[in-house]
Amino acid sequence: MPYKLIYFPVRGRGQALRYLAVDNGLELQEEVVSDGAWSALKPKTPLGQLPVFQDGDLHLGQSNAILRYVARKHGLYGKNDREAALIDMINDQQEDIRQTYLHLIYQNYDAGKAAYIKNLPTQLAVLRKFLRKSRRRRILRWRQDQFCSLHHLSSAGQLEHPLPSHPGWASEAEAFHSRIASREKITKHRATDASKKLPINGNGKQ
Ligand code: 0HH
Repeated sequence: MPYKLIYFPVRGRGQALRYLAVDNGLELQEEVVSDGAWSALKPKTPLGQLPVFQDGDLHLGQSNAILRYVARKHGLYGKNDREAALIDMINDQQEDIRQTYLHLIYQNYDAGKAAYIKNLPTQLAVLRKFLRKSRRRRILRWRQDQFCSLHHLSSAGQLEHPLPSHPGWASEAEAFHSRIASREKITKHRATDASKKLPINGNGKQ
């Protein structure tokens, strides 16, 4: 039975799961929820929010719980508890960065943009340094199909938009994107009209 993603017509918190499905050949049906339909659906969802993911009679809320579930099921969550913990650490750091972005987009766009642009490369550099070190010391068998990598790609795709003119951004973007984004199925998916046209956020800001 195919998996199902119920979400708004945006990339947002659905995009990492879409990448995970595309990259691993998992069948993912989508139910797109319009603004008008949301109030009737909301009380029927597990936590009153979207995305919701369905695997048969298992209905999950919380986008990172969903990513973890699919990753566990398909062997994309490290080879032991230690690696899983490091992957969790990376994903949670990524989530913190996403929160900074969401605060900018939905709460403080005009007043906060300059500070955001100034600070983000530093946030990204911290993460990149850890990823490099973990590769060098072989403390994590780093794989580009692990769920946290695809969460990177989804988040970085959102984060890059306010930043193109920032001098520090190009190198950070390259480090985060290129190896993951160049995976064959991901490249094809990102090139489709449907993927390109899907808005990043719900309020037209990016
Ligand atoms: N921690 C949760 C997670 O990771 C956060 C979920 C969340 O914030 O899953 N969900 C929001 C939608 S994500 C939600 O359900 C933001 C996208 C907004 C796009 C809206 C576009 C509408 C256009 C048709 N929000 C609704 C709610 O809380 O009632």
